[in-house]
Amino acid sequence: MVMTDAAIPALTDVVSQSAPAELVADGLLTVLEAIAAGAKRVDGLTRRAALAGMLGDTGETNVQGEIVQVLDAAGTDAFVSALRDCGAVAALACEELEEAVFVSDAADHPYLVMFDPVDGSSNIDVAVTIGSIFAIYRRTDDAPVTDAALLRPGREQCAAAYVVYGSSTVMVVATEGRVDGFTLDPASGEFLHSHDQIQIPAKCAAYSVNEGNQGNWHPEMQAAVSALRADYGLRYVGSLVADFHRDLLKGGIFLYPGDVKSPGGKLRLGYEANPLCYVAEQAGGAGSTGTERILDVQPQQLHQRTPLIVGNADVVERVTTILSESAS
Ligand code: P6P
Repeated sequence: MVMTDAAIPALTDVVSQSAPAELVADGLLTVLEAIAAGAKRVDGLTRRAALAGMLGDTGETNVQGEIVQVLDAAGTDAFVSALRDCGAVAALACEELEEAVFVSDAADHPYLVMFDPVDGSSNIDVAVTIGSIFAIYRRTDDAPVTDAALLRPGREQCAAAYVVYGSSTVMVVATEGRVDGFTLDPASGEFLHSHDQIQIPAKCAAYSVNEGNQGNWHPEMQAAVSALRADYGLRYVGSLVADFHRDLLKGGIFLYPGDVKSPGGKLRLGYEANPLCYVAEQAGGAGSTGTERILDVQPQQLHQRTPLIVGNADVVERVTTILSESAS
């Protein structure tokens, strides 16, 4: 039976019951509502991109050395203002901003957020799925917030979220031991509970890597991907959130390894690998650099990159075993 939208609980109804009570009491829902508000803004701009002047680039280059797309700038503004003004966030770090934004040291601002406002924005010009990704931490004390407070291992996240702007717009929220999905209902503007207690399927359905980089991989990564190629079909959108979301719901493994050109990998630890690996682990999956658990990596700077292997835990382990055996 299809439930009427009125009967489907909204994000705040579900998370207020499912998240740890101390986080709800401290304003986690305020943070998630700010993320949802920013996501609705990005969704609206994305759906009308060509009509809303959201195609192409700004001509600027960001701290990553990447050309800033028009939607990157609009998405950054949307999420920075929503999170800065929500009243629960002490500081935030954004892929598009070189420095962290320090909002308030007040004790009633207990949260820290690291985010990628628009991931895969180069795909917007060709109407391919893009996403937004958020790592959420609680301050450990009431001391004034500094950069060091943002350089914490991913295992210390209290929550993580991402939004996938695809054939529908879905916000996925993870807290300890629980992952739920909420689909944006254009009629009401609400994110409604569409995916209850997501767990990654036991069977891996595909491997996801840019095979065009094969010539740059180290021999041990060549061996690992050869093993995957023999057992699974290839699915690769080229938009991290799209590839991750498919693997989470269908089973799969995503890899963006370091290689001879980029030893540290391409993707960022703080606001891409950490939040997605937090989601993966709460859903029964795993995330690795290839040699260690992503969530155990101690960040050294806000925008550092990392190799990323994430998805079905048994397949991640198979890959890391091949990497270690082939390297020795
Ligand atoms: P490549 C998009 O630019 C992005 O940052 C991720 O969303 C995606 O997983 C990756 O880069 C794709 O990189 O080198 O395969 O085009």
